[in-house]
Amino acid sequence: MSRLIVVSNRVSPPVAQGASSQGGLAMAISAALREYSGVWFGWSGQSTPHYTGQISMHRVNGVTVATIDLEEQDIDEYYNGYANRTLWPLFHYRIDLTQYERSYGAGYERVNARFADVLAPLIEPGDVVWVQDYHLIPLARELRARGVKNAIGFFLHIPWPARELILTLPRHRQLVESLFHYDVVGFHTEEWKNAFNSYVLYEAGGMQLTDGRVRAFGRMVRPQAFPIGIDPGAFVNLKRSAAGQESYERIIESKGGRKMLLGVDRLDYSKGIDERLLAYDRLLTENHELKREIFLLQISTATRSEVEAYQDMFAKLDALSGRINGAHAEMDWIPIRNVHRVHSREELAGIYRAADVALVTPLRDGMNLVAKEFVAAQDEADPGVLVLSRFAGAAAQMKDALIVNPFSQEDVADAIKKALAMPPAERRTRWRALMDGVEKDDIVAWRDNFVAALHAARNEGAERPRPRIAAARGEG
Ligand code: GDG
Repeated sequence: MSRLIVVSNRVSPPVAQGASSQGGLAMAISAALREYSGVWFGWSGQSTPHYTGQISMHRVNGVTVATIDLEEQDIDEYYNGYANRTLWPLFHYRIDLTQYERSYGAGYERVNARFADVLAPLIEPGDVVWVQDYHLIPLARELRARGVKNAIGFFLHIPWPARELILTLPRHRQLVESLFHYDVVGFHTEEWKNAFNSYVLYEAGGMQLTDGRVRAFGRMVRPQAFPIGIDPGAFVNLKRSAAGQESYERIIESKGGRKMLLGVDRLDYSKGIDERLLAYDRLLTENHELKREIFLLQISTATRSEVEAYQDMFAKLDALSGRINGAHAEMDWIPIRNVHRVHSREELAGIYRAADVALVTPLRDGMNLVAKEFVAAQDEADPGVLVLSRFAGAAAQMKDALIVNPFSQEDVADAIKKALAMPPAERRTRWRALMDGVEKDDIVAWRDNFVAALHAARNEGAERPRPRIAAARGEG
């Protein structure tokens, strides 16, 4: 059986099967690698004074983990720079926050070339390579330049932006062209895939084939939607664990009979946390009778503290929640519990379970796994209600949630009111439909569908010679 080589910016070392310290995505990738006897390659997360390209390899729980260290300059320009100051905001429709610096682009290209230098010799005939996310878009082009002919797939975990937005990126053509060195390019939703195809057809002068592939830059690639999921069974185990049960009971006790609204997010401007709080403020201002009956637990954890756009976010969030609390609180009731602490996955499962309404209201999100985790953690007899932004990829699948426009405070406030008043029978019906979807499109389906598409692409490539017409590298 051919090996699977997964490449991602950071490598999360596999832990024993079923252990809970690993996130869902890392668990799925570890499991896929075990099944396909694979290698997981990426940055160690460590810096080194001088880049050596020295690879550190070890076997952990049946998976070979291969990592390299990067120089500070690489981390600044590639990771904090191009990935998180340029591509992340741009792909989340925030061109106002996007920084276009040539040094970032150069660092991004340099690190992708370094990854390829180290990775190419590890790839054996018959291996398939699966590259994860926006940090590594040019990697296939660099591997091809080093003679790698294997099937290579790419999966984008964030949205693909509208054509009009990506045109603001200097050398956008070069970035898109580099995706044509993959065999399969995966997106969470049809919407992101269609946005990519729109660029290919209307900006790059490409064409779409009847089998779904697109041709441009003298090459062909298969763009396809693979909605990512979670492991719902594992989530049920998490909520039933001792720590899960304990956090559930703590919340139930502290609710004091009130209903709890819940937000769980990495503190990121794409998640719409401030907008959510403002909608909640409006709800309280316009519905005095709800005061003392409800509260919001907002858990926001730190992320990307090196990047300026994130640095004052805690201060802003604290000021906003402080203002709302000051305006509405009473001697024995506080409307917002604003929590920055990181919880274990078990604790998180217990918290989800105890929530009456989840507010998942990103302004733009590739998928959003919190929405799926909340559903998986509910009790069938008395499930909570999911309020979900139409701009999360998850909205395409989770149609039985209360779908909202997170930019409209009135819309979100109305949905919260509806969720709070929803009769138990309707809650159960909606939850059942949501849970069926979470179970069907789970993380295993995502992984297997992608790997199958990659194997099929390899066979396609073996049957027909790969078209290699005048490489367009350096254009645009
Ligand atoms: C990117 C895309 C896409 C949060 N707080 C704690 C904690 N979390 C965990 C959640 C969830 C994860 O973080 C967040 O995942 P999301 O999917 O919501 O968002 P991103 O991190 O932005 O992920 C996104 C995803 O990639 C996968 O493709 O869905 O659209 O942006 O799993 O549970 N985990 C723990 N403690 C916390 O306090 N343990």
